[in-house]
Amino acid sequence: MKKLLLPVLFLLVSPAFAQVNISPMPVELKEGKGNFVLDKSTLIKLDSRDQQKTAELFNEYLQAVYGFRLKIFAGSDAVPTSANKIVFRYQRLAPQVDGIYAMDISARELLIKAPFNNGLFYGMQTLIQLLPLQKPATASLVIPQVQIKDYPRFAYRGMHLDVARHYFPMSFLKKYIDYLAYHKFNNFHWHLTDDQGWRIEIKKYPLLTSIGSCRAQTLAGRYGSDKYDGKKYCGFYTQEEVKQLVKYAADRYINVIPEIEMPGHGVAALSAYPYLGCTRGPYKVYETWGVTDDVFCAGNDSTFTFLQNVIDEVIALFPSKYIHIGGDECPKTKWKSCPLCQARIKAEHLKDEHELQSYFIQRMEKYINAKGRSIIGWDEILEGGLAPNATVMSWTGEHGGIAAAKQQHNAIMTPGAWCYFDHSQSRNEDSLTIGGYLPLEKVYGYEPVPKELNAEEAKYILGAQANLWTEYIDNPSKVQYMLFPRMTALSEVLWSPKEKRSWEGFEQRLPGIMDRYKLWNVRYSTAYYDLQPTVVPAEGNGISWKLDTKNTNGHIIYTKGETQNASFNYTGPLLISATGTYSAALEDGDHKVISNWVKQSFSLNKASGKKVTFKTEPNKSYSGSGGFSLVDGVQNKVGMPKSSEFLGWLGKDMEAVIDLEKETAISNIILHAFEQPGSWIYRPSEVTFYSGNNGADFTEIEKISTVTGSRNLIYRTDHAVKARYIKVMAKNYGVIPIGQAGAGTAAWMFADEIEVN
Ligand code: TNX
Repeated sequence: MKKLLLPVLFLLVSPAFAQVNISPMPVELKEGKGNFVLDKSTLIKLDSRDQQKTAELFNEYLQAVYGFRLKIFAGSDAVPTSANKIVFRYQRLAPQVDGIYAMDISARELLIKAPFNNGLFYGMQTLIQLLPLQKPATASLVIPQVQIKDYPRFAYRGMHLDVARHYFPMSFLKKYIDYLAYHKFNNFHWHLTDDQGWRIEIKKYPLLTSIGSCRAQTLAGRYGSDKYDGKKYCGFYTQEEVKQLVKYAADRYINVIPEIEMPGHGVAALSAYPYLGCTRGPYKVYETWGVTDDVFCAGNDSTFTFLQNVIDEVIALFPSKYIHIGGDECPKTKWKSCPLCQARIKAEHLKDEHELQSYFIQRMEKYINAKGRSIIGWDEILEGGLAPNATVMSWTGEHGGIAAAKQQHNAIMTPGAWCYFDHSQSRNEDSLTIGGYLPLEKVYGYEPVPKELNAEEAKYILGAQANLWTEYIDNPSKVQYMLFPRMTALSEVLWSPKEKRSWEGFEQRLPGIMDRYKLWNVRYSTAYYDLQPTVVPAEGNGISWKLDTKNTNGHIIYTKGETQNASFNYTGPLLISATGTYSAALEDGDHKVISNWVKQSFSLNKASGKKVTFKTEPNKSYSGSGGFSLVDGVQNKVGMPKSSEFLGWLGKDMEAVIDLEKETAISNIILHAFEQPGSWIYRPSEVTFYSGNNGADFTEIEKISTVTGSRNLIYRTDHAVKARYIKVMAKNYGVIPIGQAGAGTAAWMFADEIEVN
């Protein structure tokens, strides 16, 4: 008891022990004993007027959050000696890393030193994070005396925002830039054009915005649904606004990289100027998501004239060294049947359409290089040969970045599995997302330098970036929700030394980090503290429902069925022995439910929980819980498939053997599969069921090539057999046909569950 009292007393008598909670975590941080009190009488003293902007930004923050600002003195101004001072000083520091600063806080002076203005700015951001996490009652802000030396690990620290799928107002973009600044990011990747909208004014081509910035309506619900909202959707940024944002970002030491997508993802431009496409249209601004075959024509010289003119205006607006020209997801279907594209392939002695894509990118690169700028492209620009000076943004995995670095090209890592903030951060997400599962811990654990690279090659990894694609994010508050706290975790990956990164440390700081979000008035996800349900193999064979939580204020209760009355305390994984639904929630000490109820339905049969083996394992990206995923009693519901529940094979067949443990009388067998051609997921072309008694020899029961249902597919045999082993063979569809998204590449095959009744 006594031990507990002591720290409580300390808190009461001395606020000096306020927790230091800075993210990204600084390189060196020494905590002293006393404190520095910042109040209205504190003043800011600058070496030079060049530092004024940063001091003013600090004042804006103070004003917005705590309601007062400080007087600023510069150069030879006469400074009152009595007051507490915040001092900005130019000073050389070692090591010579761009962005370095140091901070020294004593009772009367808070000194921020740096060789350059960006360092002073980062020091100011650290100071902001030393201010109280709760608004104090009096305008007297207690800052702990700390000593800091700090500099970034990576030179490129990026965040992306897609404003093409959904448009966000300038006022919000400025806030977005503020979030980057708070976390010491230095690049904002602005995805300005796509199939669903062209969002930047180009004076020479006014139809890009008068036609290309509007779509007639937008898909409602998840991709693949056939419902549309019937509402016209428009939005673009004038060149004046673009300049404003570039300036706003530059004041915060953030470079803005514009992305103008080519040769794919360009339907909005094609709708405005149909001569840019192979078939000359008509086209309309895309109303759904995914990938379309309509792309810029690579055979027509006027496509290049157009794009070069666009780039001229873009370059005039953005001082960025890098111009992003997309390059991703460009189906080659239209090029294959376009006489001009085929003539180009011949004339340029290209092997195929992949080399034509490379020709396209290289031709644009040459133009952009001649203007003194460099290109960035998504990893597909590796197809058919990399443009000589290009930087690769690796998104489909790490392999694009690895390949680039091995070819001595710079790379920026944005692999989907760690850096796609459009993916769900909770297993039981309460709003529609694109899918996937990217929890906070996974972001924090990301290492941008792939193991495959040696020290020399690793130098080409400039840094990393998180991407926020907005198909399912149509308002600023949802942007915030998808960003926080994952963006804070990523800032630490990019800034803090590798050996300083500690998940346990971050986890301890997380409540304070969330208090700061409240101070900033931003919405954030508390998914980390949610009830986390998983379906796992039970000991021996069987299925159990496991519930976890990091929320220390609550305990878990559950109930059988959907009614939420008679509840039991959860003490460990629940063995599922019959078909039915379970519900669970968190309850506090007073038996008040403090979370949403999570529900799980199980549908059990003779195969449930039994051992499944594969001839070919599923693809790593869709490997679920291995064979268990096919017999875990969980069947995906129509309309709301969770990709984590599926097993996927890319271009390969599935051959699954289930051991029923003893000879069993069987009346029917069902394979639940899934199709979504727009996402390159195709139905099996044929499913064959077999029975056997020794696990090695099998007899065919029935071959099925007709299927019931669409999207959620059912392959079923009703031949009665007696057997211990069941084998299910599902043949992959093969190559995606011409005219479909992903034409010419291997199809995915998704399986969900095997039922034996
Ligand atoms: C792939 S990432 C895309 C985007 C989508 C995103 C959704 C990339 C280069 N292309 O067009 O919005 O997936 O996660």
